[in-house]
Amino acid sequence: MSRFTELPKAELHLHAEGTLEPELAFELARRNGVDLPFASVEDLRAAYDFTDLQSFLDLYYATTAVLRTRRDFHDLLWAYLERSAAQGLAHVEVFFDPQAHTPRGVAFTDVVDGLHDALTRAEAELGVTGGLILCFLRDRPVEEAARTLEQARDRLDVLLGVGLDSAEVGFPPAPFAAVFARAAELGLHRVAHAGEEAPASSVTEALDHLGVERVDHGVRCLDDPGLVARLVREAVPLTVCPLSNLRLKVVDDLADHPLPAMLAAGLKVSLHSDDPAYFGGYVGDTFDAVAPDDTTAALLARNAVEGSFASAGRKTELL
Ligand code: ES4
Ligand code: ZN
Repeated sequence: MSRFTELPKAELHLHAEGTLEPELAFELARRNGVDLPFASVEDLRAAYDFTDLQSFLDLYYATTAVLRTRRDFHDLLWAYLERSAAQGLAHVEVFFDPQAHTPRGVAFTDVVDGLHDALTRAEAELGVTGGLILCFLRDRPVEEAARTLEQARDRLDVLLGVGLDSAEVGFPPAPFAAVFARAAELGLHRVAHAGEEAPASSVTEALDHLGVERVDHGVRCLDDPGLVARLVREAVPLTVCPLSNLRLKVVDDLADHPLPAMLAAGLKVSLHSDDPAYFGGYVGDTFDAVAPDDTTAALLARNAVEGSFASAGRKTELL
């Protein structure tokens, strides 16, 4: 039981594919006749021993092969929503990676519609609100991102925005400027992973070239005092995921995590689970692991609600 169940929490950094628990992965593999390169749930879980972001992404993309149908995407996200609602989840903005699925022959609409089915059900049955954020894979060609955005044209009504994720080092934001400009024209919000493994300059580039309204991770901004001053001045929300940073060795120990320094600097930080099935904690577990006291927990939760793309009315309800 989380200490912070009663605190209404908004998840702003949550990858749908990162909620795939090993038990569900095996169930879907059986249902879809897909072979997983692991003998058992225990074998798969034992592979969750990552050395960096890429070692995690290799496994994350391999297990997504079990996701094939609209029903699969519903079942995936619904399991996350039920489990997180029990920890006080009130609102969630869900990242998803169409390019992890469409090259395998999965229809873009099945991915979006399955995830949206789960969100619709969550609002009715759990009182949890939310939306979808389509992420482009930055280690894939820009033209593929542009095509993916065009595929989204007849689902704009269920998309909150676009994001940028996957391998960060060697894949800077700037080449995606035109795709993000197009997303803005289409009325979509813009966010990007930046400053997770790559230096602070990645955050600056995402702000300057992509016009992002929020930065995902951003922990390395602390290396650049000028950038920190800008992020504070512009009140840019930073969606921080300490359990992810620990498991991907961005930090060696939770005690070394920059969250306290980020709060002390006056940054608008909030706390999220990233890929909870892989990193050992859902949103309430994350608060339990790093929130030092009730006052700080309340501030982190408030920052998440304020930094969300929820309607003004919903924000008022949650604050
Ligand atoms: C991710 Cl932790 C993280 N970083 C970048 N891309 C991702 N996709 C899923 N999890
Ligand atoms: Zn992430």
